[in-house]
Amino acid sequence: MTFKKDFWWGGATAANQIEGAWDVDGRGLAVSDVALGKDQSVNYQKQVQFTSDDVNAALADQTDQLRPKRRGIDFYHRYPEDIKLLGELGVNAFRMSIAWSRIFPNGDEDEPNESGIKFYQEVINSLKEQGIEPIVTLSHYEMPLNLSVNGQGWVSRKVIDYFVKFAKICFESFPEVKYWITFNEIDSIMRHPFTSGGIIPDRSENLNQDIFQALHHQFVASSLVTKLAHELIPDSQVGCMLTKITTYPSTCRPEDVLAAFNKNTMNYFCADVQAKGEYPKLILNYFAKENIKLVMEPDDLQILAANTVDFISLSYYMSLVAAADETGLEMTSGNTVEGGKNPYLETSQWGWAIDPVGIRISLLELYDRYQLPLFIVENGLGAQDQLEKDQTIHDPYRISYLSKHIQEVGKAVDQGVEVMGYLIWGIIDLVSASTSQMSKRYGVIYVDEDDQGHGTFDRYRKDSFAWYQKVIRSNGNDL
Ligand code: BGP
Repeated sequence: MTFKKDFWWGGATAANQIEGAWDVDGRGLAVSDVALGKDQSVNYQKQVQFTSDDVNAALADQTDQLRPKRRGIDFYHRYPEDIKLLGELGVNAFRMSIAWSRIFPNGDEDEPNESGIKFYQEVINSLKEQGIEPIVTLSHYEMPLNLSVNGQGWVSRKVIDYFVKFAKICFESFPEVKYWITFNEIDSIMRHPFTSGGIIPDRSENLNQDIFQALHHQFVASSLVTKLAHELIPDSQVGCMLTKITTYPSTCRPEDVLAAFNKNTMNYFCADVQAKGEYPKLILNYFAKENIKLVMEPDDLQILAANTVDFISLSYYMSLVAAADETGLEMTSGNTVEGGKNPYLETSQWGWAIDPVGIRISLLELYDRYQLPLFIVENGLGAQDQLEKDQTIHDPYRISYLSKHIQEVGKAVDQGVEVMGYLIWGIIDLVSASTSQMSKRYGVIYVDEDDQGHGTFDRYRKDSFAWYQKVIRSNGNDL
């Protein structure tokens, strides 16, 4: 049997993409409430240009543009129904994130917001009742807006203390949660500094410097929180989370191979710090060349070294191609990363390369590099689905994508890679992070809601629901 008996089969979500209820029960404003999308769906550079004016405009926004983000899929009110459906599906794991702004509305209060804690307690209890293990992310594209507009987000060292305090409340309030992920796609701050770090770029004198300083603070915070989790919940496991983008050379010209190597080195950088406990020499060299000077406290490096992660989690959707000379290379983007288009691969409706073998390559490379258990906490196909008159949804394209990827995961396992589990991103349709719309759907459960955030919000089982049920029942044998 390829997959171990206690393999985690499940789905993944993020608070800012499902909960809605953005202004109830004492929740504070979050960066996710004012940003339209992590890459505005057209040009991921846009977010790097996200300005103070954009924040003000969004705050004053009376249009429907931000409605889907602010309504989510109304998980806040519908979670009992959703968790029941997940129970019927048969998953044994569910990844969710805790909205910091529900627990500390402004990020810097002395006391937490009790209704926020109560909400997550109820969600976690409902999951446990269905025999579903909660896998909890502490920071997923969400932080109190106050810390951003009044302090440039993670650029400020003070945010480390606020975050550790938030994490401590979570560990004390939810000790039954054994699997924690500190930062979703921690590397993503380099691509969308506002969404992932609360940095408003037009306020930065040196954006690149600020991004790496903020990232350093996230690394330190992640290590401190890892330590705290181990102290407060002794049998807990804490993971880092990486946007895994496998990059191939466009040809076997050594210069192209070198270009791909450099991209992959950058892709591994955050996992290197969090799994090995130190900044890689190649990155320190890059900092020196770019004149990036990190401000550190004397014991920062010791904190990083002493508190490495227990496992590495990753999102994997697609791969890209690199060349020494990009002129002539057809460019494409996927998951806010730009690169060359691979002529050997088909793409999704959003142009993301569909590359099942790439997930196997990623797993092999990661395991070879770190020898730590790997957890696929996001994989899936964003596609438009059609709700038929008889309330069915036929999504063979999704089944095909998922099936091929799981097969390749199985092959990696057969080669000796230790994989803890596999979670489908957006198992219940949710608001897309890049487009802020509903029509890019990932789920096996359909949510009746349109791009303007209108609909009945009723849930329907897609064809992929029965398929995944069968996959789980057969522990990945019946694909
Ligand atoms: C990952 C994020 C998720 C989710 C996913 C799909 O990078 O962690 O939050 O958004 O990508 O992306 P999208 O919704 O843009 O299709």
